[in-house]
Amino acid sequence: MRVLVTGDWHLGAVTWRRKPQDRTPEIQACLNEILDFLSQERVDLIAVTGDFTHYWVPLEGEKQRWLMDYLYALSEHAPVVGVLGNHDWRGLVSFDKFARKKDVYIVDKFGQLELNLNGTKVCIVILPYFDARKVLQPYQKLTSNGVKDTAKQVVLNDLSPRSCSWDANYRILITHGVVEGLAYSELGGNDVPIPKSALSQFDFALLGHIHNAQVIKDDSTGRIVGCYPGGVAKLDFGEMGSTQGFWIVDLSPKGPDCKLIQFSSQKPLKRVEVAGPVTPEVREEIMRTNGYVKAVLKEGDLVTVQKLYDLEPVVVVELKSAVSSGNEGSTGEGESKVRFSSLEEAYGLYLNHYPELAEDKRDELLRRFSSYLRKAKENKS
Ligand SMILES: [Mn+2]
Repeated sequence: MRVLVTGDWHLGAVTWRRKPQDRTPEIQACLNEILDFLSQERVDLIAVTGDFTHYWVPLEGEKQRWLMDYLYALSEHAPVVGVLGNHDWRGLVSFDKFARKKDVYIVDKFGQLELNLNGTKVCIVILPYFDARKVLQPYQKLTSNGVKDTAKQVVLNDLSPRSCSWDANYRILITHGVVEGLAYSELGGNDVPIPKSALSQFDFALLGHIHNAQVIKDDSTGRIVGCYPGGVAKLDFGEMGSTQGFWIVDLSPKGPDCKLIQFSSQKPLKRVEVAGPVTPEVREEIMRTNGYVKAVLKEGDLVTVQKLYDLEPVVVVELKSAVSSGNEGSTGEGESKVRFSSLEEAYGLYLNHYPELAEDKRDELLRRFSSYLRKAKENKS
């Protein structure tokens, strides 16, 4: 039996505050690569492991219709089973009441589905994103001892294929969650880590939430127990080194065989170090990029920052030693990393509303604004 696994689409995502980029066209182009694949190759099941959308609300205008039409286009090839993630709009489940008639199953509750896929009986256990806060008592805090363990126990108690009918050929888990040991940070937000031992009870686990494609192996046996497709578009520079794609998983009595297909329409992210002023070489290096650039400026002023933002691929400028070293600009993420205060940022954005303003005039205004602000700060201290 062959399963296509995709997830973390994040449709509707608009990334980078200073220079907002609507990522939907890129995501749609990547997702269309899945349809191209399906027009060539046969699969028995398509799993969507959560986070169809990015902003917890219906997609704007045509995008919502596009999503449903896309799901129906997928279901022409095989039944589609999707689970809701932490970013999803809950209404997606009932957006089209006839979705199940078209073989699209979108699930927002813990449950089980039994499907007959071309003669193979498959039992699918579905666990949507599970938030640790759901097990909190009114007097508890998320950080208090034992809350995550309690949450884990709640998941463990139910997360088993034991209620699958005895003659099912395969028992599969579809979930949007973090497998133990993969958390982004120590605390991992509200995520409830799923123990690997829970995954091992299934023939295979189709996973979402972690934006890096990988297979999960059982520690003791080394058997591949599941996989993460890792999303579609790289949504931020933290994902620069990660991989995204869709998996083709062949399940047989011998065990799973997994093949990752990466997206060719995905835009790359690049970090470019800029020592000082924007030289023709720097400009050329940045303009060569067909994706998005984060410029890390070692030394410079607001004018240099603005000049970098003027280059189309640049979406983030990080200033290492800023002229505005005010506390309000600090993000606390790193010692030497200082961002512009909101005032300077706001003034830069304000000037962007005057496209008729000549570049040298704009630069002069930015320079003056910076110096006034600096003087004001000196007077204050
Ligand atoms: Mn997620």
